[in-house]
Amino acid sequence: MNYGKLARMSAKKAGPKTAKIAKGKQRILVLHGPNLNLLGLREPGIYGHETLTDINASLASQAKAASVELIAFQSNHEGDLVDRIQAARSEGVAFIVINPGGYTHTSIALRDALAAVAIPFVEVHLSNIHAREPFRRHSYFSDIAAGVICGLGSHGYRLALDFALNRIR
Ligand code: CA2
Repeated sequence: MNYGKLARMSAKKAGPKTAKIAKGKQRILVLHGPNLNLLGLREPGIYGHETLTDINASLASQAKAASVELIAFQSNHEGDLVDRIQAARSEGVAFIVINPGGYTHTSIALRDALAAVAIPFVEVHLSNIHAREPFRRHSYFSDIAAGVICGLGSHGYRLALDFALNRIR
């Protein structure tokens, strides 16, 4: 085995990747938790008529206007969301906007992941979680979030992104 050659190959591979993160645009990650893929298709009275694709497209153009790269990710699986948060650190993500969906009220694992990466985040809810069932009033995220927006529908995501864009400037 030629270890010298191997080392050179890895260095070559790592070079451009690192350079891309260092030189590239700033990045914001928007995370959507379980069932939010159903937006616009069910329960429009609670969650509105816009689909997740509509919301992500609107956020992407808002970010583009500020020359910031937007990464949007939705999953119904807690571990996949934890993996996405952990990956954000090495990707140089500067800010996270997260609607943890039902995991808001249950997930210590997602809270721990956000605390571990130490990337500032805003918690967003489409509905007013304080005007619904009592179990929705507690969030595992709010006390470590930069801020919380709830009850403003999809507009809440745009307000959160506006805050994030100003914060990372
Ligand atoms: O109001 C929010 O954004 C929530 O995070 C939404 C969660 C809920 O568990 C939280 O308490 C508040 C539920 C997401 C379900 O999304 C659906 C969308 C369309 C149709 C059905 C569910």
